Amino acid sequence: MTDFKEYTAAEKQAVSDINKCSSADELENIRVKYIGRQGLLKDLFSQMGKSPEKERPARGRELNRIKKKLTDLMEKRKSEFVSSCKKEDIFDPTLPPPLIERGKIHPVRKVLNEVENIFRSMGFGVAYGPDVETEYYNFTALNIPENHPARAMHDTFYVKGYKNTLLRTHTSPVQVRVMEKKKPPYKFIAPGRCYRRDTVDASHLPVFHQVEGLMVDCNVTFADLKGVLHLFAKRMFGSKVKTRFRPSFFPFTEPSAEMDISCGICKGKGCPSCSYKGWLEILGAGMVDPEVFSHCGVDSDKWQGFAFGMGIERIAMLKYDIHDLRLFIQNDLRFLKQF
Ligand code: 2U9
Repeated sequence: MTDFKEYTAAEKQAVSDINKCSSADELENIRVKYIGRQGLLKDLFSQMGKSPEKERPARGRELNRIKKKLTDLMEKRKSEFVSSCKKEDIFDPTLPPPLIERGKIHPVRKVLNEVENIFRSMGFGVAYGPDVETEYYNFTALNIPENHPARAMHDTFYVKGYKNTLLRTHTSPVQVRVMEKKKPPYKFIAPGRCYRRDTVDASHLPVFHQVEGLMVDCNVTFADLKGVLHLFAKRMFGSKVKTRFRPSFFPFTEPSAEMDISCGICKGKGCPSCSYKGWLEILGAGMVDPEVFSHCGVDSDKWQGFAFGMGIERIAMLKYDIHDLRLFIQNDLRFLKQF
């Protein structure tokens, strides 16, 4: 009888290793050790050549039986590891990549672009200026008195360590800078970010966006102001929208006015969105004050101009019936995807 003691010992050890192993990686090491190309079984097959010739067929059959048994057992263990593994732990490089949620243009940027396109189509240019400004360009040149509350520390972000330096509270300094440099006539808008020292709530953000505009020529009147802003409202909110102008006050314009549009939700009848007034305030405007012209080196006997300003978040809220400013800064795709 051929003696398979050595084979049986190897088989027993291999079966025990396979049963004890606790991961697919460990199992792979065991496979290499026993049935790999340089594994123990391969050695035993090689040594068979040294045994008596008549024993060899029986030894071969026995080694093949062991090899098959170990292979089957390892397959079984491997499938156990795979099925106990969480789906996301299995890396399959042949699969397409997971879907990455796509972003969208932010509603504030969308409205800014729309406003810009409307004014461009009326022949307005676009001007930009710095976010960090001086008191002179932000307040003094605009005829805002020294004791005006907007200049107070609790309303404006002043830059620590730099005298008379602040984050602009409106984009008006852009118009001052253009007027200082260029000779009229001109008409342009100044879009951009503005900063006011407010605590975040449904109707306040410390960082917000404005579009201001200025048109200066030798025969500009309040009728031009009304015509341009009425056309803007129709293009922005639909051709059926009505506008009205109410008297107001700004230090940089005289006379000054605020423009309302008819409420798009109740069509002017009165509803919760317009506080039952039928009208919604969308912007402020007026004829440039001669005092501002003189600060900017523009001769007010020769030139007249109108200016206006609007908050972009407010326009977006009215256009899309949004009731809380905080939604604009939360980056929630469920909100952003709606526009
Ligand atoms: C120059 C001369 C005049 C810009 C103007 C307004 C009226 C206005 C507000 C709208 C909502 C600011 O964001 S808001 O709170 N703005 O009502 N802005 S006229 O007038 C200028 C600007 C620059 C040289």
